[in-house]
Amino acid sequence: MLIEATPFDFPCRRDGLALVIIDMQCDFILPGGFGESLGNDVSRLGAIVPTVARLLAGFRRAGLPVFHTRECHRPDLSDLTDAKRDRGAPDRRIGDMGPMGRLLVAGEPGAEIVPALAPLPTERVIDKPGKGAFTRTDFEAQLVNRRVRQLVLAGVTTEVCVQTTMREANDRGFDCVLASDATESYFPQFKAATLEMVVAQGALVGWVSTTDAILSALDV
Ligand code: C5J
Repeated sequence: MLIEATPFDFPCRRDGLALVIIDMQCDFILPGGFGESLGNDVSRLGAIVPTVARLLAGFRRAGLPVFHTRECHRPDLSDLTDAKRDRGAPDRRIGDMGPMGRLLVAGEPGAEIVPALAPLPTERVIDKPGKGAFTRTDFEAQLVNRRVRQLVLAGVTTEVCVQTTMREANDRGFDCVLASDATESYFPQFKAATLEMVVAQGALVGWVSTTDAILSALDV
């Protein structure tokens, strides 16, 4: 099966394919969260929720595995490095209280995935303390256990957690295709640059496709 993609069609094996939705959390998507605390216009990210929901519904219809990630830290912040905490807005650090609870802390409302994309009980949720989903998590083991070899990626933000995860996956031998209309950045120029760089030099990091092309190849 081929998924229409750039820089060339993605040779997809349906039985080894999974969807990975990165960090579609209230903290990044809604006003009052971590993303807005850094001075960002979060409405750009909120706009892709219906498209991500369509991709998610397609994978559910196809009966293919779905993984969700959340960037968040333990309540005692023991998994938060000084380097990470000391960056960002000085008056609103990770772990500080905001309108949706403590910023980027597991169990707080802000760390939850937005309701429109809420995981099903059968879907794995990977909590990650870093930007990449493979760093200090059991994500790779989860993928191997389910015999996943190819990933469709969606979520936010394109140039930070999505790209980092895609590069980590690529280095571990997973084929990755990024759904261009199901990912977003606070900075349009960073999204455009990321899409361009991942497909450069014959898919050095992976492929870029669209939600329609992926769903049409899956025939769902
Ligand atoms: C950021 C993310 N941008 N999920 N996190 O800090 O991309």
